[in-house]
Amino acid sequence: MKTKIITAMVCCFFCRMTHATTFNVEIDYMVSTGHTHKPSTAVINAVKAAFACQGHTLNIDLDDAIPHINTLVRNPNSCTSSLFGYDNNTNTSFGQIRQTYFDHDGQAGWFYGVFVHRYENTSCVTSGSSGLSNGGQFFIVSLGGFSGLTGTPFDNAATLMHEFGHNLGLSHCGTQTCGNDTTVSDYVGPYVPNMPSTMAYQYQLAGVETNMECQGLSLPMSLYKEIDYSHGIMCSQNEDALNERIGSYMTELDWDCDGILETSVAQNINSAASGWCGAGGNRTNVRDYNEWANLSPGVSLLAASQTGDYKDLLEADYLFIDSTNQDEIRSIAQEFITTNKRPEMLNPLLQAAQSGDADLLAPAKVLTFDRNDQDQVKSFATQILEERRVQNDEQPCISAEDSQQQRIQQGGCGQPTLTTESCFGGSNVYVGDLACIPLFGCFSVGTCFFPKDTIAGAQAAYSSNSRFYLKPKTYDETNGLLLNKAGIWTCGRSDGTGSALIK
Ligand SMILES: [Ca+2]
Ligand SMILES: [Ca+2]
Ligand SMILES: [Ca+2]
Ligand SMILES: [Zn+2]
Ligand SMILES: [Zn+2]
Repeated sequence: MKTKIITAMVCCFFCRMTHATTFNVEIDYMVSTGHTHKPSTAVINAVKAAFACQGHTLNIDLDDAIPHINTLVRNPNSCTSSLFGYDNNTNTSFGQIRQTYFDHDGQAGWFYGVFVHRYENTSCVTSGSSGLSNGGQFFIVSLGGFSGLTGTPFDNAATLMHEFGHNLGLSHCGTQTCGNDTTVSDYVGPYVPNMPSTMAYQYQLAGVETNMECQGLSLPMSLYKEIDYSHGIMCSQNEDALNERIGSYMTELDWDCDGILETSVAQNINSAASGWCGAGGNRTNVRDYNEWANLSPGVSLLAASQTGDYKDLLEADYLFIDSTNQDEIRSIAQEFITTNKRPEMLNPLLQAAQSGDADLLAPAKVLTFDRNDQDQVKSFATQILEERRVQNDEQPCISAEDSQQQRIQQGGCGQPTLTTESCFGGSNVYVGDLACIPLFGCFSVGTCFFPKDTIAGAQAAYSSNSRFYLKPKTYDETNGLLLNKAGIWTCGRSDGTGSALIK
């Protein structure tokens, strides 16, 4: 079979999608006589820092103290309609708060968040949930049911990051299925362990780094933060056949908790607050998602729904292509592969890179209708906003009760103390074989598909202070090997055949 190496191309359309963005957020907060929901400077700075590490600016206008009410209500005659759309002419409704206190209302590009006490769920019952977003312009943080009626500083920062993530189009499980209906065959739920993100229940209030390590998924030297969105480089896990010797690809892992490291076990690992040991549930292929590469600001969709200007959809990370231009479709598919934009879509992207079939790219926010058709731009944006609203209403964010249960179950890993985390110079890098796909060839994709197959090559490709996880195999470094960059190399897996051997 002929083998070819596909290299990354420099393309303008991709540059536009990954540009540094400024997000403007106005935040108001409820103040009671005994406690305040005002987020501290440390809370705001921690979240700003997470965005700054990705080149983005999070501009927060921490604004009004507003009167305290215990429960933000929904329309009693229509509990499932949007909490954010309801106005009962008193401050118990989000609509009225918005009207009185949202100073940037009507100004393009502004999000609005309110730190409240608690809110009503879609049955009009007071919820224990930490927050809610409509996936568009609005969110609330609601930690009134948490410690001290306000939650810890970490609860506040992580929940702000989490709720705002929904406004940027992120869910609790990447592009997998995690709505209320747990019976659907591809259901994975919000506790996906191999999506190291503040968006996952598993990590929102428990901390990403602390709990990745505590659950045995990562090693102490691995590069994770406590508050972050996922970078999409963790390996998928096939729950029908988990290799415990390979584990998380960073370290061995006893997925079925029987004390033995096996090469193939069937185990549901997405589970629930009770953890995955002994858990039942559907077995699927559980995947990570590159959240940072797919931010889709709700305010840009809102603008598109009002103006019909396609440029607002570009700002929301959508892309227009001519469905008859197969060369363009192929090059976009290759670009998405080589930049790891949609690692979970590798197979359809590989097919599109060969066939030039535009339909395969649709799930990656690639549109084929006429971008100058303003009515179609408006209706498309309106439809996506409504889908996001329903999706977010359907599943509230993690509650105090679930968070408590999760902490007990995980053996008291504890919650990290809030700090402003510094940016990483390096990356977690999996070293092994190139990904070789029949008929397509071998290529580097920057994920657990082993972006580099030689130690010298991996060192050259990644910046200093990276963490290199070696697949157990023999590395024949024919041209010699000079390790001259700071970095950590490890082979924390044995896969039953031995360790990494460097010749
Ligand atoms: Ca205000
Ligand atoms: Ca086992
Ligand atoms: Ca499962
Ligand atoms: Zn309160
Ligand atoms: Zn959520």
